[in-house]
Amino acid sequence: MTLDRNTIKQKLRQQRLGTPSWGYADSGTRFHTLTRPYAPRNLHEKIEDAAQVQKFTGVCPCLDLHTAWDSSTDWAATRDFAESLGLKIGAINPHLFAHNDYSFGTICNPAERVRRQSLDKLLEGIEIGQAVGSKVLSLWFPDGTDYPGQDNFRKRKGYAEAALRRVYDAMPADMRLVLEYKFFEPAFYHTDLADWGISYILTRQLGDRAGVLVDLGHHALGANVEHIVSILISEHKLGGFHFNDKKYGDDDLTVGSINPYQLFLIYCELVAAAVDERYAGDMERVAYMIDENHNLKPQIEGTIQSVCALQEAYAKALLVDHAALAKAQDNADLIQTEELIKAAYNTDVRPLLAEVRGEMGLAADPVAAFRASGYMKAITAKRT
Ligand code: PSV
Ligand code: MN
Repeated sequence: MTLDRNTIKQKLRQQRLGTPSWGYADSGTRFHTLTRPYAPRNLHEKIEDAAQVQKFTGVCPCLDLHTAWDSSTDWAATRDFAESLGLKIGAINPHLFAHNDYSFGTICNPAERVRRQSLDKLLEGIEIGQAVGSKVLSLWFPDGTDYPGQDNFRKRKGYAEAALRRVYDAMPADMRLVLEYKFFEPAFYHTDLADWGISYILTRQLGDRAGVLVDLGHHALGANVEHIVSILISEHKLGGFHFNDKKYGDDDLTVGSINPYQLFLIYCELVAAAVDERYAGDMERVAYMIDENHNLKPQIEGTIQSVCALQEAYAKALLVDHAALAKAQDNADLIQTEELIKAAYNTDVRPLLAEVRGEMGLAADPVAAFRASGYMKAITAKRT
């Protein structure tokens, strides 16, 4: 039996996705950064752009900040400005890259001075979070080595453990920490937090308010990300997502543009866990965030497109007949299991989403509505 239509629509109305401040800014490859005349020139303008995404989608009330690229002399005023446009600040991503000091690592650096400096930056991230009302500290470390024998793996793990303990203990009781992993880049021989297992070990040591953040671009080609998500759920350690898509590496392409089936299968795990009383409470705390760079697409439209892809994946996963699937799985009826999954995946959910949007007072097609709004023309004239 599938969920009834009203329940599905209610869940779709309640979906929440954080958008990244850096996703609105100019970005590029290591060969060139493309500049656009309408790119936001400061954090205020990024907030204005994010408010447009919320205006046309209704499910993106939070903007995630990155202290590498977002600065403010008055964080409380930044918070007030965001709130005046109907936004809240979501996760804080502390700045721990783009500096010579971090060449050999941040919290895992062999130099005590750099480790201390990195810790200070993390503690500053907590302070900024408190000033803007953020409840999520989102951590990724560019730590690793380029050559065999360059440094001692276990020693570096000990450094990471010590720093994360200090950070966790400094967080206010209502703040959570989510820890990202990535098997390459900027280091190419090893990274200290290479995979979900390492992030799991570290967050388990910390406590209940620490979880693993799954960035879809941070796995080797062919990795079964939905399986990783499922295992983290079963261990009560799924902290959040950085949604994007990839063909090769950490490509940061539009969500669902390359592998929409994988995205749907991830959402199937999330939907199944949300109705399982063992995990339902955990699932309410998962931070759903987008982490993309729109190198070639106009950023706001690219972000709205990503949000729509996430809505479609969620809607399709909500259509799966999970009871029938469980029965077919128990009977090892793999024709039927696949048919059930595919029946949901092949459903065109755009009419359903149009209905949900109508009920939320929104246009059926958010990209088209944004295009018709004249916002791009206005900011191009203002920001050029
Ligand atoms: C690293 O590749 C990463 O995924 C982290 O989340 C960073 O904070 C973000 O990208 C910067 O784009
Ligand atoms: Mn990320």
